[in-house]
Amino acid sequence: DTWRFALEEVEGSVQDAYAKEFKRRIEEKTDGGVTVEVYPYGTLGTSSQLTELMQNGAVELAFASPGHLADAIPEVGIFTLHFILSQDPDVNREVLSSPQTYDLFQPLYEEQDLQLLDIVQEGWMVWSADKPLRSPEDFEDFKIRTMTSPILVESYKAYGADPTPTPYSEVYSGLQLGQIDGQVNPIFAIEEMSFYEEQDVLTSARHAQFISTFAAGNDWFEGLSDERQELILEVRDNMVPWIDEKQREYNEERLQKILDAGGTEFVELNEDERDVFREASKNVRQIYLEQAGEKGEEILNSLLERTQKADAESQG
Ligand code: 6CS
Repeated sequence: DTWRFALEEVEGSVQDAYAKEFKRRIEEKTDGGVTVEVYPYGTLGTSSQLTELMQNGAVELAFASPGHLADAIPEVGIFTLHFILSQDPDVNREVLSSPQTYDLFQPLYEEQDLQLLDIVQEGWMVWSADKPLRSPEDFEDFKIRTMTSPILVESYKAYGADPTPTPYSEVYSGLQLGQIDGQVNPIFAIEEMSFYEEQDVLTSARHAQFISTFAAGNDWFEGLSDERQELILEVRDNMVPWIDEKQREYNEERLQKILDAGGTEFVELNEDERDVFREASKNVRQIYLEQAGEKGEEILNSLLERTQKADAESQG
């Protein structure tokens, strides 16, 4: 059998690392019975197009980031809200990979002919610009490129910015041609997509992790033998700590690479500065609830409650 696995990111990315390791483990465990073919970003289409390919069975597996997928599943837009998850990536990993989280989202994926396999944090979202973005005033009329979901746009409107939703592939040229003033992505992506070359300052507010989801076409997944389904879930379970380690390593290394190249400064906001953004982001929760309805409310409450509990436990 051949399983096609489509990525929203280029070679050398966190998703690429995930896919290659997944491929290695599956091929080893099936003794060559399965071949996984990995398609990095650029070969098959935009994120939204990859989701369609998975829905109609043209690819079996793909990453689908909430920043784009919330067009189809508004409830996943929760992961694009700011100041929802923990400051502690260990807590986030625990909450995101828990059975309660899958139970909340799985029916929504199935309604869209998808099977949710994994929820992955890929690193802190960082703002890139030609100036530091220390307060909402700095966002006034600032043209920021965002992923395509409507809820994301609201997060930046709340800071006074002028958001421009576009596919990933158009960000570099947008920066180069001055159509946008800045963009937001985890550091590994800012490095490998060369966005830093066009920007002077990276500002880290730790307002959100970049979250992606690993999914399969539901008809395809349901059609697999029990043994194959269990194999996928077992490999997935073991990938959770592996990919988290990897993403931290990638983000640290690539920040160093950007700084070594010169010409880009890295600014980390302090707690007071972060508080101003946290306050400004609160109203967007209401817009999420309007878009995602009752199920969205259940998801928001569940994630907030479990995150707070896990935070309290980890702080002992
Ligand atoms: O900004 C984006 O559109 C993309 N960023 C990353 C890090 N992964 C996939 C997503 O499509």
